Amino acid sequence: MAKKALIFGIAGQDGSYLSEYLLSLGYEVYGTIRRNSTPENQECRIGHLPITTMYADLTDTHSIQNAMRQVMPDEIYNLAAQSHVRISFDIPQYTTQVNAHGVINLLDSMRFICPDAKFYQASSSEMFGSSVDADHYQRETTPMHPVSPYGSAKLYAYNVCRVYRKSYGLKVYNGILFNHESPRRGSNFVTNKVVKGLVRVAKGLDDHIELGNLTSYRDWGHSYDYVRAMHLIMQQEPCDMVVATGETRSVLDMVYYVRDRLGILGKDCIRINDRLKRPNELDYLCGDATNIKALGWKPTYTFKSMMDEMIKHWQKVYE
Ligand code: NAP
Ligand code: G4F
Repeated sequence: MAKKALIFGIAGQDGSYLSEYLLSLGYEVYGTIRRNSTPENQECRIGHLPITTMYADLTDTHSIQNAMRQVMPDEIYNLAAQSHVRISFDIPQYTTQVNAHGVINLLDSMRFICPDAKFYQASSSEMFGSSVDADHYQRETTPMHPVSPYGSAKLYAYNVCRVYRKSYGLKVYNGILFNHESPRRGSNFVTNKVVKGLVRVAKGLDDHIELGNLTSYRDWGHSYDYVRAMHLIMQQEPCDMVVATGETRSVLDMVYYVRDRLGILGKDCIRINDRLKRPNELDYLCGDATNIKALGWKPTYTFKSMMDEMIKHWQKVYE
């Protein structure tokens, strides 16, 4: 019989790639969406897929329980979150209700409705905050000192997942994923914002883009590779595992790469807008993915092939 997966946050970047991957493995895929005043936007990443969607919200326990009862899943993936770090400073309380308390709502519902299911929590490298090991990597054992409401809420969820695993013997997994991007990335995250904006500059549609802090470093991988890692993690004994490329670059280097690929070297097309800076910045991320690599996982995209795919995507949009 086909395995059943229930994905909370199925309409997001990762939800769409994960759905495609699980379908390719023969899973029946179910997922939750939220009510949106423009429904065509709501399903724009997943409309092409043979999946079943239902309405639920992480702040509404009844809707979570209805979804679990309806599907009785073998695997639950919690990808739902207010996932934008800067915006978490604007709406800290809501971010905490969804990203932290929402995970309690899920775990406690699962405990009574489908305690044999496996549960994946989308934990984040943002939890490390200002902390890095002496060799300049973050790994599973690196202390976590978040610097944003988003990171703090994710750390709460990470810890409560470990508590439910230990206290009730639930099969709970934390994937600690570093930044991952794709053409399906929300265009208010920096990679897709830069690619979309500079493609528009190259086409003469705009003359500049506005950015915040350019000096932070990120370890950027591709969402397609990272959802394969999520599934692989779920096939192990319950654990917490880092997924990263082990390469890091500054935002400025990423901007230069895109600008050079588009051949807009001569133009003064980057402007700094202080309003796009965060009250507190996470300066440096670079992950040590030794443990997941030991299970056979390796990325199929490089930084360059990922950025090139995103460039191609936006060039086609503005053809
Ligand atoms: P995303 O594109 O923002 O997707 C998040 C999904 O969660 C969206 O479908 C969103 O619905 C849904 N959602 C938001 N609030 C919700 C609520 N209250 N109840 C139910 N659903 C809600 O994010 P992503 O890039 O796919 O990331 C997936 C998960 O991994 C997130 O939890 C994120 O925090 C975490 N993560 C991401 C990265 C990364 O670099 N991408 C790295 C580490 C961890 P709408 O479509 O209606 O907004
Ligand atoms: O693309 P970003 O918004 O991603 P950030 O903050 O690293 O968070 C992402 O990765 C986390 C994993 O570590 C996830 F958990 C989280 O859900 C999300 O997917 O910003 C990257 C960097 C930051 O240093 C930011 O200050 O880019 C800098 N930046 C500079 N100008 C900008 C901008 N970021 C955004 N979003 N927009 C700008 O205009």
